[in-house]
Amino acid sequence: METTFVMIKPDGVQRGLVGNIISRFENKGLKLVGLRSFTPSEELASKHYEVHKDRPFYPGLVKFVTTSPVVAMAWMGKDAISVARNIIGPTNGREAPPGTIRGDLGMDVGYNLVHGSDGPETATFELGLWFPQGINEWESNRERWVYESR
Ligand code: D4T
Repeated sequence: METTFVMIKPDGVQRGLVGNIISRFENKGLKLVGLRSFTPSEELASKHYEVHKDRPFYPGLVKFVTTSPVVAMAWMGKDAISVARNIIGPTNGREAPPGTIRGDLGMDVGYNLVHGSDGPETATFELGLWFPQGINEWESNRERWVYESR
């Protein structure tokens, strides 16, 4: 089982898409093991996006995610990182295919509604950053109806 970090960005919260977005991960069969809603500090956002610090969009990106609440989540499941990335879709909403969050709900590169960890090391780093108190793991009886076990 893998755990990935997913964040609904301020545009998703402001547009009232939190329920729509969460239900896609839930319906897929991923398990919600962490959830926090708050306006990130500049320090937190800068650390989260540090990998992009030399790119021209970095200052605007940090400002964007610190101006309004986000919903930070931890989702668990088999291959949860790639499964979540596929649910989210490519960066640019205008190019993202229908069926993905960005393809169905977005029209922009910056205002692209959701962030998802892009690999195991990033997921570990981001989960530690956004959930310093740890995740809330729990056992679901549903899983035997999601994964074949013979
Ligand atoms: P995240 O990391 O948010 O899941 O997005 P992606 O993995 O799909 O995209 P990314 O790393 O290339 O970009 C990170 C973040 O920066 C914003 N962005 C990106 C932006 O505001 N302007 C830009 O030109 C680009 C390329 C969007 C996502």
